[in-house]
Amino acid sequence: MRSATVTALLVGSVLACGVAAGSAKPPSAHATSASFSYYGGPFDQVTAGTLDWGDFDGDGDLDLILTGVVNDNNDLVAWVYRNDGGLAFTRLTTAVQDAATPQARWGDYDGDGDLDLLIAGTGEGTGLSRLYRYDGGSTFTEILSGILEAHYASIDWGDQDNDGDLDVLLTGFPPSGPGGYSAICRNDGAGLFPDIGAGLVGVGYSGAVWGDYDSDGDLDALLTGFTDNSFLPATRLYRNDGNGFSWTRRLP
Ligand SMILES: [Ca+2]
Ligand SMILES: [Ca+2]
Ligand SMILES: [Ca+2]
Ligand SMILES: [Ca+2]
Repeated sequence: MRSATVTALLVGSVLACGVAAGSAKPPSAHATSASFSYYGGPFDQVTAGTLDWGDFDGDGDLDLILTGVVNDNNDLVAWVYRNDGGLAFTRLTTAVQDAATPQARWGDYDGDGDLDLLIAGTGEGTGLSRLYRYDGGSTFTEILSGILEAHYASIDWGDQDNDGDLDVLLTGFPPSGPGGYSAICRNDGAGLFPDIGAGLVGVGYSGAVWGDYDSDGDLDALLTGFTDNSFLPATRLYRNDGNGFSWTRRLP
């Protein structure tokens, strides 16, 4: 990969939502509460991608991870852009593996104050899972985390056991065998993330997020997706009980 500094061009501006050009009708308070301008330049174009903001270099501005497919050869990319202020973003040359249709999430898994990067999803015809420790400059070092390689994955960082470090919620299709896969991967503090065997329903083509829905101080797990290759849908909330996770069912 190459580095490239790209300066954005302002290519357009927007009218307040719902107001036709030339209309004499004043916009409502709701319509004028916000406006957004489209900038066409800062980033390369991809499909089947994902992205996440994070100030990985700790200089106070948000940087970006962008993954997906580019050009007619369907090449896979995973690009880290450093925010250089204004609309200038520098695409870095890093060791982050090219990948399409993954999820990419910033998180300080080792608690050293900088953001590291987790990517999971589908690569060159196979599932992948990659954890990169940020080591300064443009250096991202791959860590063998033991997190399962999953197709069409969804991932979220969260400290599910309240021990001060970030754990991982992962869903997707496993590299082999039918059905989906869902796991809570505990951060052991040494770079490994073993599956705690929480008994979650496996889901692929999925979404997975942490959230303390019952406000008891611990993170609960919410999953949605297809439970197997016959495409049976499921959306399930698992309450964190401190010593395990319980599926909370809606009463009839
Ligand atoms: Ca930054
Ligand atoms: Ca870190
Ligand atoms: Ca933890
Ligand atoms: Ca909770």
